[in-house]
Amino acid sequence: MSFLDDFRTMSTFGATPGGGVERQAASAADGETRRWFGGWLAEQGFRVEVDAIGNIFGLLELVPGAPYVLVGSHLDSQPLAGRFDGAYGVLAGAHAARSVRDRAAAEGATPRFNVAVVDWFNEEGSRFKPSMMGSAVHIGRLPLETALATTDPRGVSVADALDAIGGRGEFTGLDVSAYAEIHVEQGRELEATGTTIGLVASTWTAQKLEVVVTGEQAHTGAAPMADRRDALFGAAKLIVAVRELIDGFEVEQLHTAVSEMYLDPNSPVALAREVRMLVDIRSPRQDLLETAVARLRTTIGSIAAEARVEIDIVDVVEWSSGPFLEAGVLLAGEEAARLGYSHRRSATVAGHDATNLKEVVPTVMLFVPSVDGISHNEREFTSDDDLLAGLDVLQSVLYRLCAGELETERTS
Ligand code: HGY
Ligand code: MN
Ligand code: MN
Repeated sequence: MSFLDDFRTMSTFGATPGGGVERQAASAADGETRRWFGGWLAEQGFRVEVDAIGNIFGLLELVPGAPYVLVGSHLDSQPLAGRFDGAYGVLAGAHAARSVRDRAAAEGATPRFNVAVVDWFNEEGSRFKPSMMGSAVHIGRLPLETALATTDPRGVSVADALDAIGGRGEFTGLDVSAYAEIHVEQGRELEATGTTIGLVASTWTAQKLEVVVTGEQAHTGAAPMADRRDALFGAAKLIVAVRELIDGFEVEQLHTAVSEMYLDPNSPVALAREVRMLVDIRSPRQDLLETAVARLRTTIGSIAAEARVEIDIVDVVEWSSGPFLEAGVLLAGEEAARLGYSHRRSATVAGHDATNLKEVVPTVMLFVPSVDGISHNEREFTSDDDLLAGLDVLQSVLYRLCAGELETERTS
């Protein structure tokens, strides 16, 4: 089966009427896709392994005992989202890994490293926060037990959800020499500039603040206005303040949003006693992000006083801005040029598993264009030509990584 045939098959799992997918981490649809992917790997001669947080690895041993170049992304999706985000990178990684094996055999070459493909568990962080969970456990940034004990809004733990889809294993100790990931851009730059391949050269920084607004339940009608400590009123003012933070910065230097909110008791006749919300703040520059968060903290103080509520930041998940390995960017650029594809340096605003892996091994990340720049939406789309162009470049980048290039860049 061709890549496009496989991609069309994979896109049927959790398919939604609007052309997207609903495959949240450890959902039945995620389980279905994982099983299909594991079966595809086994059929193609990969050794399939699963680790304790549900990351799936497909291994091709070309050089007994050698470390592995790892390539992959994630199969889980946001709710009612696109079929390309993550899934494209997992399947392209699998096809690329297979092509490394076949090309080495055809050329009678013995690569320096083995090759493996990975589906990182719960990259999206929609059902279970934080995002990029499986790769964070893999690199030791998030303790396994903490991840397994994390619960979704209905109180189901990661451990139980993975067990419900048979998604846990005991695989450990993969020696990774380098990592590669291809992903849809989820922005407008490649499309706007008519470019086929993005060479990811840097990542924005992000802070995700878990905020709790605490007020007091009271009758929505009878309570005198002067007595009210309405947590939802305080939350509403905070949501506007988060959005208006960007007015103090140059265009596209700060992105902010509040997109997850729970309130109690959520009754039509009782004022909210508590609101929990997730504040997402991102910038290409660390100093601007720090300034924005400092301003927000000040604003929180005045909103709390005005609405007569308490507002607490109870948790912060963050990753810093910074460059990807320059040697990897140059290598990917050489391959895109050799294969005749237009290419340019990109910055990623979204976090990816590569954001984690680049902290521990030489990492190369590629983008392909997103039509209208939209993602986390059923309308997400990348053309077949661009999908195949990305696969073409990924295959040749992966071959060079398996040949040992970037080896000297390994720091750990
Ligand atoms: O959080 C992120 O940016 C990613 O989409 N998980
Ligand atoms: Mn993604
Ligand atoms: Mn995503």
